[in-house]
Amino acid sequence: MAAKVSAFIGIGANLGDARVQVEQALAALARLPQSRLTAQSRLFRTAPVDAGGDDFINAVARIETELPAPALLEQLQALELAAGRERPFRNAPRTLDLDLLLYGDQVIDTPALTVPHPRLAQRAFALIPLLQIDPFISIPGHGAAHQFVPRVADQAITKL
Ligand code: PH2
Ligand code: MG
Ligand code: MG
Repeated sequence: MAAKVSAFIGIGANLGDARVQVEQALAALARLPQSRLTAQSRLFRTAPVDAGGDDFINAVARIETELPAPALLEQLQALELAAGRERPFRNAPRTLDLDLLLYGDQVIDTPALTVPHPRLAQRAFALIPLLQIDPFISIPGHGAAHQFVPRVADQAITKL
């Protein structure tokens, strides 16, 4: 049996019924192979950061998984596609975005995947729901995640 890893996944949507899509994504994450959904944050309404379109609905999920990171990434991309994700331009409004934020304490830097997510510490829409699940979580290479909260204090985020 492969080792179990605790992975955190950022969920975002701002096209279509974003709230329903985020809830359906949480349900889909609970059905991932070789994985178990072990925690989910509340849903948050957030102002777009470096992006246009409507406000986002964001959340973070934690799974325990035996999937290697590249296989997990493939599963996440398949769920995005199934939700009708299109990529007409960078940071275009999206029906569903699933980002691998953390994969255990691993640092991964390949053309296909960068973990920890390179902008995790700068974005309230990922950082705040992550800390709701685990207030003591560390970002490999950066230290305690909570130390970055003051730096994102200007980004609008409200609990649903
Ligand atoms: N995702 C982005 C860019 N900007 N802003 C918010 N509020 N929420 C997101 O999920 C988001 C964003 C790139 O994936
Ligand atoms: Mg994203
Ligand atoms: Mg993405």
